[in-house]
Amino acid sequence: MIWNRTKECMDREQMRALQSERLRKTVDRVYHNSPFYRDKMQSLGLTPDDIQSIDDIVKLPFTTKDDLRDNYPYGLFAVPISQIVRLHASSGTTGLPTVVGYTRKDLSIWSEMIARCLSAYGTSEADIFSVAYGYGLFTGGLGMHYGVEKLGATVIPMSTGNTSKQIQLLRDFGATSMACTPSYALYLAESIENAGLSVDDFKLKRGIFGAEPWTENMRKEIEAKLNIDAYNIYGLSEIMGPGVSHECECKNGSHIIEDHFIPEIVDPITKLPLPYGEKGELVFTTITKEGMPLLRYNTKDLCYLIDEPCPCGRTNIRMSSIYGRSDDMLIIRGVNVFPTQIESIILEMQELEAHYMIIVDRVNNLDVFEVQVEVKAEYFSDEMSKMVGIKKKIAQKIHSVLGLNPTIKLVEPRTLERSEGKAKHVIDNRKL
Ligand code: DLL
Repeated sequence: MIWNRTKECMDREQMRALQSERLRKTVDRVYHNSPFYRDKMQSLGLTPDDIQSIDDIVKLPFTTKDDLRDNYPYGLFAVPISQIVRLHASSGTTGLPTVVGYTRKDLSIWSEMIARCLSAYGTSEADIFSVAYGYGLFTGGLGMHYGVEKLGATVIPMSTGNTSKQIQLLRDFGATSMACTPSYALYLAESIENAGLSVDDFKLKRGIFGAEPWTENMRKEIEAKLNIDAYNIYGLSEIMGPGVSHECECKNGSHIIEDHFIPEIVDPITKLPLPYGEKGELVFTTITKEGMPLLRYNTKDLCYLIDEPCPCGRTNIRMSSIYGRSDDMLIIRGVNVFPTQIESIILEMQELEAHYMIIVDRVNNLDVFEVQVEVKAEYFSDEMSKMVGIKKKIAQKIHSVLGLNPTIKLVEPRTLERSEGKAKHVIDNRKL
């Protein structure tokens, strides 16, 4: 078991002292090594000396996804590229991905963080653990993988897709734990049933789910269908990847790994800090990261913080589940999707009008989405083959940007509803 009792059950005052010391060091490091942060701090008239304790964090500037985009690809790295040993990336608001870089020490901390999460779920060396998050630029697969190895459990590097193979290997390899998105877990449960198998044929005891929002009802359904305990894991690539917070056996909020990240909740409009218990935007400052330290990164995830003691004994504060986002990012099958990405594909195609609608739903527990788009009058045709050609072109472009396969529905000009205020481009029918 990797369970850092000192850091996880620290007295609150000691934790504040540790965070203050690490915050001071981080601010000093970014001021001297990151032109981006030096400029930002100088424009606010700040020097590292102004940050003495965690109480001074409010003086620091925020960082946003736009800052990462504007400084693509490496502009926020605080070490020379020669010290970066791994890159990951996730979708940004434009075609440009958000790039993150890790030093060897960052990777070692990340693995330990995940090993700590896994211990909190009751996982140990004795477990056989299937990682069914995507391996690749997404942080889910490799991030979890090295955490499982660090813990000493046996990792099955399954990645996503090929559900029938997943089911076979889960059963044949005697997997006791697995990690994937909660919607995939439900899909898997259903596929097991459709294959005429029983969950009794499996040794699964627990599942670690995250990368997209999910509800208590989904937890109940997953637990009942797969006969396992289902736990939440939260994270985002900008801050590290999976493992920024995790549930414990109490399944009542996710403990934030506070010795590495300082959380804040801010009002979505005024951006002023809110007290524990109040809902707002979740903001993180990394306090040990070398490759890409971030000050007050606004995740846009909406939740609240819980500082009441947890019966598990950990004193690290908890975050509630995420109940939405304050920007327009959608998470479809774990992939971050900005409507603007689809919009720019549509605008590139001369056959199409700039009017579209994205309809997201959950069918058989899997996210599906349809893109409805108006075809220009001069291209609209009764000839099936012409319309099919346009559909294919849009689908291929979307697949190459997002790796997802939406249904495309072409409609006649001026048939999609126009709005008088802000254009509405998304209908999300998923019940989250
Ligand atoms: O989704 C990292 C991750 C991988 C977390 C595997 C957990 C498991 P990104 O692709 O950068 O990173 O997306 C981050 O996903 O800001 C949230 O909006 C959402 N998200 C992640 N975990 C949860 C969760 C990974 N447990 C964005 N509940 C975040 C709700 C989540 N939303």
